[in-house]
Amino acid sequence: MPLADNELLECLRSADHIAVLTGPGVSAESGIPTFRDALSGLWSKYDPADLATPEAFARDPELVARWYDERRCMVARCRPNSGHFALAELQRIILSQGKRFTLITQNVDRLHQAAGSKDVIELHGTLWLCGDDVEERGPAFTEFPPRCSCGGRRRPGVVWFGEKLPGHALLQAQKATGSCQLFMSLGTSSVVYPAAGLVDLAIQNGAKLLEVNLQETVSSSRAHWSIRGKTGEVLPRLVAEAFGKDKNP
Ligand code: BV8
Repeated sequence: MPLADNELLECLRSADHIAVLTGPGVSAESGIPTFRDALSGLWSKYDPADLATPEAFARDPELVARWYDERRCMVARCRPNSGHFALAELQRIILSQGKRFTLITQNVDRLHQAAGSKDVIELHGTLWLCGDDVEERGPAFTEFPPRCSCGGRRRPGVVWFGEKLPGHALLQAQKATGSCQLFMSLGTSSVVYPAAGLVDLAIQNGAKLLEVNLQETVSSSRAHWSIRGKTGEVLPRLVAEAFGKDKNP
């Protein structure tokens, strides 16, 4: 039983520019809790939107640093899943045909890059940047918060609630969304702005919207295709059905 209808397969094959927005659902099958269930056990009494703020870091830098260090160490043990690899393969196929492919992520785990995706637009930063220091999957912190070389407090390289997104990243994402023919919203509940606003922009621009999610979201009713399922299972099948061995010149 094919997963996708012929119109979707034709759209994947014919689009001159495909833009993709991923959220925590794409990393869930790698063992990384999604954002709204990121707090379990010890952290269950906290709301991520409370901890992921500059106010929380100012109020209790040790607590916030410990939360992020626990996430960094957990993510460092995780590997890309088949959904990440399918997106890297899709990018390779589309680029090999001389077309455009833009991968925009809300995730901070860098598993897309680990799977081979290139030029990933990270709207919310990454766990691996600490202030200006890039530390590729650095070791666990030994002090909380860790100190910068200047002696100041090092903060996670993520965008907290209430903070502006990196201007260049957001502009690149908006430009790509405004010029694509197919916009894929994958594993995100589409409630965190301004990232979620990209779906509105895609539809305003006349792009077709494909959503893949375990459950219905606020974007589902506006999607041309809304596929219920795990991205780690759906994406490899989509790529195979659209560009199976006999279709990829
Ligand atoms: C800003 C880094 C302004 C930190 C994150 C307009 C309207 C309403 C509110 C606002 C608005 N504009 C701004 C706001 C406020 C706020 C916001 O959007 N709040 C929301 C909660 C209402 N936005 C901001 O504060 C942004 N900043 O706008 O600044 C400004 C302007 C000028 C000057 C100063 C300031 C900053 C937002 C960025 C926050 N940082 N992350 C960290 O990680 O610790 S956000 C966080 O949410 C993560 O990055 C995450 O990736 C992202 C999105 O996650 P969701 O998709 O919401 O996550 P969730 O877990 O809900 O969903 C997972 C989905 O996957 C589910 O649908 C599930 O069904 C699905 N799923 C699960 N498993 C699978 C799956 N699907 C498929 N397969 C599976 N296997």
